[in-house]
Amino acid sequence: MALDSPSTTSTTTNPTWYATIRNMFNTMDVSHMRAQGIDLANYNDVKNHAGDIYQQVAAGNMPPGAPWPPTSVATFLTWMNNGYPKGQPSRALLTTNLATQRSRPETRIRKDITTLTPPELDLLKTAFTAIMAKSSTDPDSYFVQAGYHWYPAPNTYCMHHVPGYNPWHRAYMLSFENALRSVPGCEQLTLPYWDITTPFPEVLKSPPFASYTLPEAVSPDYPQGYVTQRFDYATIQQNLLNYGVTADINRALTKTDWEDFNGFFAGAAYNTIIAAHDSGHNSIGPTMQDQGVAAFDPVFWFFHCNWDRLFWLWQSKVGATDLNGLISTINKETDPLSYQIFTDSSLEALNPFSGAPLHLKTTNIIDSVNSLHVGYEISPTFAASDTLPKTQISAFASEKLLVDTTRVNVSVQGVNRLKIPGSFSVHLLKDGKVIASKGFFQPVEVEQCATCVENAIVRFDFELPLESVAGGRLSVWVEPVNKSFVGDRFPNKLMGNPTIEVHLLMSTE
Ligand SMILES: [Cu+2]
Repeated sequence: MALDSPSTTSTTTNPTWYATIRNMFNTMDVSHMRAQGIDLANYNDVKNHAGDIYQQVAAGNMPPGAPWPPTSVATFLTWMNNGYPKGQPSRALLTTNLATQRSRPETRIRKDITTLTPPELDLLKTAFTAIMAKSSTDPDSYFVQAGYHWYPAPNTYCMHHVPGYNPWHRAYMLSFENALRSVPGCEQLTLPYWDITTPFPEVLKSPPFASYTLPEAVSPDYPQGYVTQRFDYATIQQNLLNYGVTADINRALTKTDWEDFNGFFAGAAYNTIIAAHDSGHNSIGPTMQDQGVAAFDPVFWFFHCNWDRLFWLWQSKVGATDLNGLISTINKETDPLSYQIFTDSSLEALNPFSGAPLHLKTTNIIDSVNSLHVGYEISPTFAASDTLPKTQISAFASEKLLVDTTRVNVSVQGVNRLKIPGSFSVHLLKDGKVIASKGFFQPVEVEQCATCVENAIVRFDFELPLESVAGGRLSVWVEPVNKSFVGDRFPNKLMGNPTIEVHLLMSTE
């Protein structure tokens, strides 16, 4: 966060949390006060204790030994008087953070798979072929690595739709990349990504990336010899379009708060990263749709490397590349769990990657470049993309609101996903015609998954132009991936009788 320091010689006229206030406390102040129960890196805490903080800094008592200059004290008071606006991070942050990763020679820079040179591609094929041939008991084998996602044994590693989702998958990608690096001659290899907003890469349509054959059974439905399955590539492209995956990714990258970037948990709309990820899984094929075996399809690794890239890109953009920076984006009051997984040491584990040899936990995967030495080649066009005012359907009455009459959020709420065995899609229809769709990715044995049971009731959000929903009858169709139970239409009554809500959108800044 120190990258974005406010001026100390002049008062800032319109100070905001993201551009100004969060940078006024240094790491020492933050850790000192965190131990006393006030988190100066967190918006809610600073807002709630602003009066006390002001009195301490104005009296010169804080920070100890290095009191704020009067201009900073005045800036803080202005922020209070203006109603504690959150604002936007400085646009320079992304450029600075990306320059930092390039300046570190030890950084493993992961590239777009379509830009690999022929020798790089050959090395990648060598490594994949070699780990696929390893014995299924070897920790570096493809079989063991892919098995961490769910099958062969039902395990407790389902990290989906929860705050630990991005941290866990970052650790998972590192574990897999290290397995590839265990192959002699591949020690310098980096796992490339598939930018899912671009067509399915040609190279992934042929061996060793086209499919994987199970060397042994992982469940009764997936016996030895099962070959991973995908839809035909034209269908995949059409599905990604129908699910609005690119739109959800772009929306996620305009968000400043952690919950809005992820979407889904703590009441956040389901139309950003987690929605795009789930829809992506459902778009690709029968193997990728089933959480039990998704990681056995080789595309999984390039697909997930991309979600990690987007996580890092967002972090770089909003100044969340270190612990305090990330905490500055979390809504501690409405989303205490996200705050806890980064601040309560008993909740920091990312099993099975917390043990030897990786020793990864939520707090040491945040700074990908400095603590994992992993960075991404990022196209310069992203550097120009802006953050946008937060759009929402409700706000505190103390805030100033702007109503956007051109767009609405259609929300399907109260779907009890435990009743639906496996992944499913939610389609929004107008006069019987599908106008928007979202995917939801989950295991077939959803009732046996503790994480899923804790988050049983789910919602879906469709942010659409008002004219696309006006003047017609809206309805919802829930389509399970697995049609063998109730056919292609899941009855509303069997999944908690969900409701539809339509809201105009508003922004507070
Ligand atoms: Cu996934």
